[in-house]
Amino acid sequence: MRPIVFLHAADLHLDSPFTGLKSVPQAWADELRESPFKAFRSIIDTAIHQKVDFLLLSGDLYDGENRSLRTQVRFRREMERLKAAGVPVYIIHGNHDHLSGSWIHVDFPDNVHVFSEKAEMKSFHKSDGTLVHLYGFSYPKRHVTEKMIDTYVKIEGADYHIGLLHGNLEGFTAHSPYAPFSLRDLTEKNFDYWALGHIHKRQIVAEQPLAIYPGNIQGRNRKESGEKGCYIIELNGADWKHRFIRTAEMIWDTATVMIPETSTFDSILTECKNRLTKYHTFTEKYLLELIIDGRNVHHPNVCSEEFLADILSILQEQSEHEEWNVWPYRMTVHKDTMPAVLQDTPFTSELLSKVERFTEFEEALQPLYRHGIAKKWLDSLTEEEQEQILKDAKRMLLQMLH
Ligand SMILES: [Mn+2]
Repeated sequence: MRPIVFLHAADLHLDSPFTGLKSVPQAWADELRESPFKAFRSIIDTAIHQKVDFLLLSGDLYDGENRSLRTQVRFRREMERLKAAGVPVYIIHGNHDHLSGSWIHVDFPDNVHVFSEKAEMKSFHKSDGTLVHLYGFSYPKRHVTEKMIDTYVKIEGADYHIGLLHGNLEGFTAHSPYAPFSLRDLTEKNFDYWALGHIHKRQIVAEQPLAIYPGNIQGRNRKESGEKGCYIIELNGADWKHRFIRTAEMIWDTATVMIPETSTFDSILTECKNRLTKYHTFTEKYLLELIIDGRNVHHPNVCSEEFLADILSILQEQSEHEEWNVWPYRMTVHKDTMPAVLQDTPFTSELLSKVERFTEFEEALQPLYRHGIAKKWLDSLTEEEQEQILKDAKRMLLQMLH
């Protein structure tokens, strides 16, 4: 059996709106909005340079169900580049870009093969005679909770069998439980590769058979941190090789800064700056959350909200002025290293644990959420936001007490 080489990407979310970038300067925000496309173009470049046999896109190409004409046309331009290079593309649509949205239809070149809403098989004939069967389906609507993998039927006769599936591996509770499947389901189909999509954090789910979530191609917010990219997969009989290719040029990251014993303003500022300048050797741009380790702090004003806000804006000013490749967008104190001076007595620890047990957000926020104008614009708080509010409340309480 001869080898095949292909590129697998998922969760492009090309038209992501990138809301809530108020802590990022305009130029960075503009670049971020463009970044998924840049990442996608680099995927196409890689596919062409590496002369892959085909490209697999495992769902959520577009972020909104009403994909814009502009985004589709830009996407098509990339498909045309692949056509010119003789690279076919196999696409499934996911929960974000399901088929029921109302968008204007754009014709794609004939190297683009989109799976329909029922699981089906498409075959790829390589010039050396190798035959590949590809299986997949596109979401007909946003919520697909059935075990769609059960509808994938292996059709014998090919050298390789590859499944494209946009769905949730059982056990990943942080994600919408769409088109769920288990490791056992993957194994039982007896395919050679599973090109998964849906979970934005990349992971190799199984090695026998090989099954990979490549993650999204560009982080869109602080939760989508770290390097982002796609995979080049080589199948050679029962052997396989996989290689991660970085595509994101803007990376969300966190860095910890230990407050020095002296805890003077200048020493803290220097420490933060040193931490940031370490990024200058990297070619990517970094959006950085600085996490303060406050265990050496013996004065309650250091680590106060005002103090951190001041340091942050000084760093931001310098970053903008000197055009650093790193933008500190936020500064927080790590909760386990809250300055000792702020948390030691039985009274304060009782107070803090009271805050931690607080759950009546809805009640407390009622006046705001019932306000005629406010309620139109407010989203409900995420769990993470609630946690952050409690964290801030604890720090403020302690500072006021002191
Ligand atoms: Mn997605």
